[in-house]
Amino acid sequence: MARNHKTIITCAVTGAIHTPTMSDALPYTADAIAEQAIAAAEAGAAILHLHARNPDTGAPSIAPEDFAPFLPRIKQATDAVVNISTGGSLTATIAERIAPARRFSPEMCSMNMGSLNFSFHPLAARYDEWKFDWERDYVAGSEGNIFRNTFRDIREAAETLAPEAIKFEHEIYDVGHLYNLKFMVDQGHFRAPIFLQFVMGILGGIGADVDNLVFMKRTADKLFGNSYRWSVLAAGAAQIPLAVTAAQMGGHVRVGLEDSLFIMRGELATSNAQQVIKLRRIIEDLGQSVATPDEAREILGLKGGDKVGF
Ligand code: KMH
Ligand code: ZN
Repeated sequence: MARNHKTIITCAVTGAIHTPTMSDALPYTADAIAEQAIAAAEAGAAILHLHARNPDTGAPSIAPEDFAPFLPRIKQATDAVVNISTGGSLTATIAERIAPARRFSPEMCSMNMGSLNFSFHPLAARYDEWKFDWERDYVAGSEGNIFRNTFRDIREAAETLAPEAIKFEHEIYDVGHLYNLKFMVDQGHFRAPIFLQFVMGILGGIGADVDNLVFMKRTADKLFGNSYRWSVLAAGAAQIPLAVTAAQMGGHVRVGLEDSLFIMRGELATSNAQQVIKLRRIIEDLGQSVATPDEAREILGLKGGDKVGF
């Protein structure tokens, strides 16, 4: 690893997996999403990966109107890179999923690189009572959901979003997804440096351990040479430990309540910023430094915060 390696921290603030019953800290109103995103940026997150939610029920939303109230507030209050999810629904069409990125033209958006039975149904058994009616069926129902990201979906998303010059956070849930991405890169859909987000520990995808991370990284080296940058998100208890390993290996890292509700085993996090602060402290204690938003823009080749559509 280069001695001057700067680690980019992404914070994924709310996501579409966890539900309000699972943690009081999970933000779902526009105010709460904005406040937690801003605090995460102040704590050291250079990139904010954002989903929207229905402000009354907390249900995941991909409606552009639910992004509209918090995006300008975040832009005004921070210099952080805004990354809008295109994976916020396991059942919507790709055209619906990319609508917020089309409308707001952020510097970054997610791009899921393969289809999988993205499941979190085991969480349903942990709660007897739910705050909102939709939650139990939503969580339990993921057992039967295929999160669809076919080659055609990916091509359509890439072609539709091409005029926006958005840099993609390519979600890689398993080794085969690297080969899907290689195919799409060879077809000319994505420009270097490509940014890989190794997603580890989702039921339906690869497990969260160091062996698997090394294998994914070695495969990416083979396929993409030095034309890629990479980051790790690990779901649940592996979140911070695997992020620290990734930073030590020269990668970038993602935390946030989208990926884990905990600050340590058995203890719920009080906010997104708490996770960012913890990870940043460990990274700095180990002698590395974290990237500012402008350093992240440089590392990833982003278009700039003045070229977004919100
Ligand atoms: N929730 C993560 C495991 C997306 O937003 O496009 C994957 C994710 C997908 O962040
Ligand atoms: Zn996401």
